Amino acid sequence: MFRTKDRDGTGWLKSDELEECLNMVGVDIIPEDMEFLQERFDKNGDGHLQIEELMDNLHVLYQHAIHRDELMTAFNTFDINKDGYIRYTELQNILTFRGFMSADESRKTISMLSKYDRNKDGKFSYSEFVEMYLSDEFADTVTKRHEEIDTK
Ligand SMILES: [Ca+2]
Ligand SMILES: [Ca+2]
Ligand SMILES: [Ca+2]
Repeated sequence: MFRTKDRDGTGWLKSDELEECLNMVGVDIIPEDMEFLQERFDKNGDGHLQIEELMDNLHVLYQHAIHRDELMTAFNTFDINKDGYIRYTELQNILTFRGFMSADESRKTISMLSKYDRNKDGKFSYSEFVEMYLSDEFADTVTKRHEEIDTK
């Protein structure tokens, strides 16, 4: 579907081509997020966004368009060392912060959430994070509990 937008046939999408693709599927991404997302989705690391890379992340783009502020805030909070990935140790630090969870509990939670680490490299990419963050498991174990503490 996006092939037609790669007008010069480079196999990857220039900014304006990408914008047209997003318009076509009705995803509204604010300009300052484009670079962040392009970097996150550049799986083969060539500095460009291939059509395949865009297709793989369409569901993430939809979620990002809807929950942008919440997702970006959470991702930046969780990514303690700012390397663009959430490592298990970072997740554990967040979960045990100020006694939110015991070490034992956080280990159990992480082992449950580790299924969202799709490529099993021990860290969550932004795409993996979005899926994890919006999952029922995460809502049940973390979000709800967080709200309970907040309202106390
Ligand atoms: Ca690429
Ligand atoms: Ca990190
Ligand atoms: Ca991963």
